[in-house]
Amino acid sequence: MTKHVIFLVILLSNVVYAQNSSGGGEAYPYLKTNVEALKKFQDSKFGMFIHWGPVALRGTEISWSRGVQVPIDDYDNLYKEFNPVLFNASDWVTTAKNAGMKYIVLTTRHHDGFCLWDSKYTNYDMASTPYGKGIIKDLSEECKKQGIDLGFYYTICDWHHEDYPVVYPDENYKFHEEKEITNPEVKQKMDRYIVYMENQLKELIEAYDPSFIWFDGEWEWAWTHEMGMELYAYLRNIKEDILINNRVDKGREGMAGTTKSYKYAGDYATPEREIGKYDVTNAWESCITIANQWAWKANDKLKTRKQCIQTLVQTVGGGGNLLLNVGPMADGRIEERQVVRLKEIGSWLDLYGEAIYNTRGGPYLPNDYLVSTHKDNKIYLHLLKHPDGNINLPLPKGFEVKNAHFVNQADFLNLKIKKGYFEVIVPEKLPDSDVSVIVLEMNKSTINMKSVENDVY
Ligand code: H79
Repeated sequence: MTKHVIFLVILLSNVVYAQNSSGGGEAYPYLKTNVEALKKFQDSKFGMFIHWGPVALRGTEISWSRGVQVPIDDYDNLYKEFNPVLFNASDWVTTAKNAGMKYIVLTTRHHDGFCLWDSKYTNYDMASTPYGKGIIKDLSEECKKQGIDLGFYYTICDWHHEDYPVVYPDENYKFHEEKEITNPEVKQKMDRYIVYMENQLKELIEAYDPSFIWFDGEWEWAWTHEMGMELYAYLRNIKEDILINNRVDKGREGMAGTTKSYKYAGDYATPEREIGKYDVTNAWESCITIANQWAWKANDKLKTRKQCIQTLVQTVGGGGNLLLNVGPMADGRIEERQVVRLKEIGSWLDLYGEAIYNTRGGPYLPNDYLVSTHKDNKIYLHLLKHPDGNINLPLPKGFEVKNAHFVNQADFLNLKIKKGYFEVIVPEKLPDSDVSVIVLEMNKSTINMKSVENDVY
């Protein structure tokens, strides 16, 4: 093969691959996302985000309150009082499991720099608290025991570290900026800081074998596109099938979280505090809080059961995963109100999980009334509210509907087939007050079904 042909082959295989993610980005086009790991991730649909640290003693927001609501000196010494004697890994994992969650992502280190494990590379960690030991070992062992995947949130910024050059809070603090480091001293510090990050990440991966690394903080000016691609490659080299979110690099588009182009590294996109846009070709995960704050706050307003379940359904119907955040208290327990709410979501999933797990979003684009998922030879219509009449939808090209019924109900619903459309007669009262799910049995597998605009009702 000539050089040109080889180049073309690489280019084409990349185009086919590019359906799902950008992997290593332009510096490492051959470093593709691990396909089995991504499939498992997309099949699991629902995970628990955990934001935790000594700041729970104050009940203010993690990291962002440092130097704002809580003076820096005070904030940075909270760890000396942090003694979560009621932390119990089995309780956390059981709470996630009872919610129907399949994985957990824990803030091993947030922007405040505090480390939840016993790190060789810093003393600003759990081992230096009165508690006296890290909590990640227990958590990872418990997750393995209960069949839950574990991922590590690890932010790129560390406002506490002497070598990290960005200052927060600061009047010049800006989101999504990239500046060349011209000062050689600052450059040297940043190089050292990157080695610190690499060491810690290697330490975490080798000791606790996470399934994902969830970066954050990539918007700060000191972090560059090149650094992002290098860090991605470094981690894949330690653990080939690890998944890394798109915040490792500079390709994220604001809070919508989509990846700007395949030149940027990352395995999945990360909308924050919002349900991602309908996208069934690129992998994505919305992170959304169960209350308002990421970290624990007394009497923080909880989302209702219906809001939580509808958020899950809308996310999955749009093609994504939901990473629902809880903030445990300073004593180590997850607040009872949150445990109850999570259990309510789990009870809904006990009934309707077949319409969530292992499905893919669509084929119908989400609207006010409905989102859809599909798997095998079935389409699931998730009703967010009563459609005020019947459901009229276009038939996906080449497909026929054989019958329709509510999930867990044997009786068929009345179904009328028209030219290119079908109508499901919806009873006046829906069976579930949160989300009712209709299953449509199709004439063949829906695996390669294309998305359908559902303009007709
Ligand atoms: O870890 C969580 C957040 O701390 C972090 N990403 C998620 C997963 C995050 N990074 N950036 N942002 C959140 C957006 C920042 C918003 C802010 Fe603010 C507005 C920072 C300061 C003003 C929100 C409101 C936080 C403090 C006040």
